[in-house]
Amino acid sequence: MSHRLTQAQLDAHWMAYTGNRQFKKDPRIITSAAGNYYIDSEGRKVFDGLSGLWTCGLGHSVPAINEAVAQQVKTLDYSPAFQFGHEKSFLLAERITEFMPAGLNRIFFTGSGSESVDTALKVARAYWRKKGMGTKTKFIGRAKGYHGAGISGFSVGGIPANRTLYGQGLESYHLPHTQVPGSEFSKGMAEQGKERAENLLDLITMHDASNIAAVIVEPMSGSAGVIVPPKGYLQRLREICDQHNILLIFDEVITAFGRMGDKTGAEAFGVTPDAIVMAKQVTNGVIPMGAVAFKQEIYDTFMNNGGAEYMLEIPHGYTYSAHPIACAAALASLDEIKKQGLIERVSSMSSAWENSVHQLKDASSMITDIRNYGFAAGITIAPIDGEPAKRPFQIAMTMWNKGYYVRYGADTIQLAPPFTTEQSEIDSLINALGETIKQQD
Ligand code: PXG
Ligand code: PLP
Repeated sequence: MSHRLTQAQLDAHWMAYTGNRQFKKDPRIITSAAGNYYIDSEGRKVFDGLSGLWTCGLGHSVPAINEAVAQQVKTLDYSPAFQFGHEKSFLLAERITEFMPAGLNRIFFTGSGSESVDTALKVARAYWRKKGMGTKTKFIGRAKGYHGAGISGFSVGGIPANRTLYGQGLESYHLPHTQVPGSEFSKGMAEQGKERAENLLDLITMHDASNIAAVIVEPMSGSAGVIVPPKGYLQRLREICDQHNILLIFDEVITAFGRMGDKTGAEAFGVTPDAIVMAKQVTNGVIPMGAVAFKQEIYDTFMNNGGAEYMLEIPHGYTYSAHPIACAAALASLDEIKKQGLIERVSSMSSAWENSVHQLKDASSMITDIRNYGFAAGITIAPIDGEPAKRPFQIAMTMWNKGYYVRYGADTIQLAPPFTTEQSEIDSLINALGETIKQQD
């Protein structure tokens, strides 16, 4: 252990989503990063198998982003987010719309995915109120969904471990997830599971559309272990929402800006929601930033019912909304994605990625499911009785020691390499993971 932290320093930081007691006994300290690799405090090179936390598809220390951030700090380090503006946020808003489906052309900036979810849900309620339908306040999420750590996000989220400690949230109900029996080891979108969209009709019958503001789903669930929508499922949710006057929100914090081999999950799956929540990859993770793209009619509803022109159309926003340094990082990041052709790269390499990850099936009978899309994969590991999260934890720790960072959560291992990953890096990652899972037997 060659880091220089004292036990008191380690103890002072209550780490996010971390087994603090285990970590502080065996700290895994990262000291630098470049390209697709981290360097740890022992000087070891570690492959970034989750692009940070699904954030760094361009890899690390990208010269154009570094330069943009450095210039911005020197020019305008902060400017007030309310009532005054700076040029880059407007340039960025327009640039983001080029990545969004046609019609989602009004961008609200936040500081994270969680704040973006909060924003989308508040706007949904306020939108209906502006339209004289103030009873439409309930939300529908989905089992296994992840929508961030805020009170609104955990309410619509559907990962049990993220909810049980916190008691009552917003009034929200949940669709079932789409991991149906028979869909295991599907490559890309499964044939089975579309029918689970019909459960939305049951929820509408139960609560009445006059009380429901919005349905929020990840087009492809990330945190729960890469759950790809079955063929026709999202189309059916869209139809039902249209028929019942309910907004459809896609949470694309993981799926927007290239991970799917398309600009968004909406584009990949051919369904246009009323709003898209984004974060992470928008700045390549370099500076925190989130945003929500709304269809123009939602924005216009606020503008046309906003009272006197000097009045706020919506009392909502964050100190760090449209932070100038985040805007500079995002403009550079989105430029680089285009310049390097990375969305096309992920798209063209995704079938090789699919073949590689599905080869793992032969590594161990402990692997009970493998799912993939774009440059993402989820691998379900058979649980140890009473300790379903233990094997994935052990696998991830062994992988770390072998020089590969992978994410573990509940009974899954998640992979999401940088868009810049070479086939040889995919091969060595998958080989190491197969060996490691075998050793668990
Ligand atoms: N929505 C989705 C779909 C997400 O994936 C958030 C909202 C919240 O974003 P912020 O920026 O507030 O964290 C996320 C975040 C994982 C993992 O291991 C995923 C996330 C965060 C941390 C870990 O899958 N997603
Ligand atoms: N709490 C207090 C006391 C504040 O003054 C503010 C912002 O001014 C906030 C919370 C919200 O912080 P943020 O805008 O960074 O989300």
